Amino acid sequence: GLDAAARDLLRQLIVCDEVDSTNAQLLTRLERDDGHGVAMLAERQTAGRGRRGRSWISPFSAGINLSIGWQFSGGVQLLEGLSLAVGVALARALEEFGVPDVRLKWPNDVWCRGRKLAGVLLELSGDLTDRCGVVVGIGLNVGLRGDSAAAIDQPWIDLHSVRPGIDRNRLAAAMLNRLLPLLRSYTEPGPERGFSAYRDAWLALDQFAGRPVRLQSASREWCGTAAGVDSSGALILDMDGERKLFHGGEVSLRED
Ligand code: BT5
Repeated sequence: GLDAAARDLLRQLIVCDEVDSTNAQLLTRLERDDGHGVAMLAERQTAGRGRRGRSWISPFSAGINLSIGWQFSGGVQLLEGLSLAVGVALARALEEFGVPDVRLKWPNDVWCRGRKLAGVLLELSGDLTDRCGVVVGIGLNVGLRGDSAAAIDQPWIDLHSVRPGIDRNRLAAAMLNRLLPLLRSYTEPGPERGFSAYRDAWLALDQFAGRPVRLQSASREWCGTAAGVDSSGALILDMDGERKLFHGGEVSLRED
């Protein structure tokens, strides 16, 4: 199911039964200079991870656990807004398979019917000023069973309950078909470079636009109305007319 453009960009596809974390594996490979254009799919992760030490529950054959390693030069600032653009690419891949009601939650979640369907985790290696590596990790629920999902501490959903019968391999290929060209356009010079080309699409999928939300950092919180994202992918919070920008990584968003 891989198209020609993706086949060109994919150097190696590793499929395994069980790993600690596909992101951890590909970060190690990037550090050895052997991870560019490598994708890894795992049936099960024993230490699947989310952001800031959180975990991603990924029991055997319950989902798609996919990571892609990518190396580039020009500095880490080129990746501004990438996790949002990845969300747009995932939403498009899901729509291709007829998945209804796909929305995005800033900065890195795919939601469906008000619950979390997938998460994106970007991890970096390299000196970051010029030579960089990024691992794009995606965890998507296909068919989670209640017992294994009991550890998930927020509302979740899987594809089986909204659109049963989707072939996991075909969906994974559709994700690669979109994500590999996205990584190239982000990191090579060209007119499409950066988040601005994806912003309108992101805004059209925004789960929380115009809704009351709370943003929490380790030490404080802000309440207001979610007002979309700016051209860099920063969240705009409207607090009685006063606008504040939040960048990914520093805060979590909750519905108020
Ligand atoms: C994420 O983090 O949502 C990023 C998840 C990325 C997972 C992929 S799997 C392939 C690759 N290899 C890895 O090791 N990771 C990546 P964050 O925004 O921090 O959300 C984590 C939170 O999501 C947890 O604290 C739970 O509340 C919730 N969660 C955990 N497992 C879930 C699941 N299967 N479905 C829905 N929500 C889940």
